[in-house]
Amino acid sequence: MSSIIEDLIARKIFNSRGEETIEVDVITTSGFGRAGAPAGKSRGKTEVVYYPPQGGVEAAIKKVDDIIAPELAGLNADFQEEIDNTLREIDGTTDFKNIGGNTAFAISIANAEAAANSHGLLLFQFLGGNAANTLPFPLGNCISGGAHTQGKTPDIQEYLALPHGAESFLEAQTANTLIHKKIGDSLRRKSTSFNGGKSDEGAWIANIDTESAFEAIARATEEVGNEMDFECGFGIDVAASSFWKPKEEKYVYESEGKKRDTAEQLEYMLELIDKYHLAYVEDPFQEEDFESFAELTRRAKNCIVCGDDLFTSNTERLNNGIKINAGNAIIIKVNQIGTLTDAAETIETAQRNGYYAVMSHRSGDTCDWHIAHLAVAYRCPVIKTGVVEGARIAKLNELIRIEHFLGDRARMADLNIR
Ligand code: 2PG
Ligand code: MG
Repeated sequence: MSSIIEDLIARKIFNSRGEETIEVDVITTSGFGRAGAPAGKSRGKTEVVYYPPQGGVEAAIKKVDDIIAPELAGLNADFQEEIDNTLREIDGTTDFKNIGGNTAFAISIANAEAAANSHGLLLFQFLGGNAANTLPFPLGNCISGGAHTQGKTPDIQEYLALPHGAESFLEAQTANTLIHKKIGDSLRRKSTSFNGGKSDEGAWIANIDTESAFEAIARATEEVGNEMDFECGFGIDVAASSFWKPKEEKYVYESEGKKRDTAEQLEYMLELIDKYHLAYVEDPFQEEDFESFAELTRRAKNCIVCGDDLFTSNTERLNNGIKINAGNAIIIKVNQIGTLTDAAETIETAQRNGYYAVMSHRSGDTCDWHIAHLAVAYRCPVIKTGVVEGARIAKLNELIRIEHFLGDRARMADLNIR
């Protein structure tokens, strides 16, 4: 078994939104790995640059062919850090604007997959070792709003089911599909204009107000929880940066027709957490407001307060948060930071400091299933994807396969809604 890299092949493919993206194959002497890069719509300002500003995906492919493949050939794919450091050196910038963060992402993940494959292992086994046997809870998007939709939809970007009482991943995903379906049925009954439309992430899009969206998911999670006899909670991704107007210093809730300053936003979030017993709140404030995150974390009870745009999977930004206890969880999107080594470091920092790491898809994704393996390998207690739609199901079904593969050894992660 040898993991010496022989070649890299890069090509243009499309993500679930039909946008061009990069896919890379890494070929070793006795293995093969392939990864395609996703793309966000509501991106954090401090994410890496996806592609070279001049030339986009095509320029990125040319860089792989002309510069990166010759440089990586002959190296050992087992040494992920060396591969990722080489990518950083070739790029020479802090935000990957030279080769593109998505180029680095696709190479980094394909390399890990090729190394695992060279040893006859599945990716989660290779990265997580024998002890990796815990499955994450699926945090599934059921209703879309905000920057992921158009028209008079809720200002909050995502309403997410979290079946945290499930005893297996299959049971948890079953609950999410039932919750998703029940919400669709109730929207159909309630709104004559509802036509069954879904967002990029497979969540329902409806012309309803914030309150109705909360009520729909609250009722569906409660009913499914009763039917399945375990606790089903839910939460939201506010994605507050997308409606924060810095000049006015206000959060502008366009559909609702309301504006809230920072203090009002804090009170509003506390009110929602209390009223709906929210188990999870992501990005309740704009991405530079670490202090309000800290204040909410201190005052919210039994709620995961998660930073996405706030941290952008970046260790340095996370450390800034840790200093003042801003949040108690972090979203991990490997393509926000570029390489697996960087993401693993951020996860390690999070866990050492008592933060939950939430492995996440992007709204524009491919049928690449690697995040399923990363969630198990790095012991993330939650994976955030949709509930339905091809690119989401690819990841969820892979987790079902991993659970099946682990058999009696499989466990659900520890997740205390605190
Ligand atoms: C988010 C994500 C995924 P995007 O804000 O958490 O749901 O959206 O990929 O568009 O950044
Ligand atoms: Mg988010």
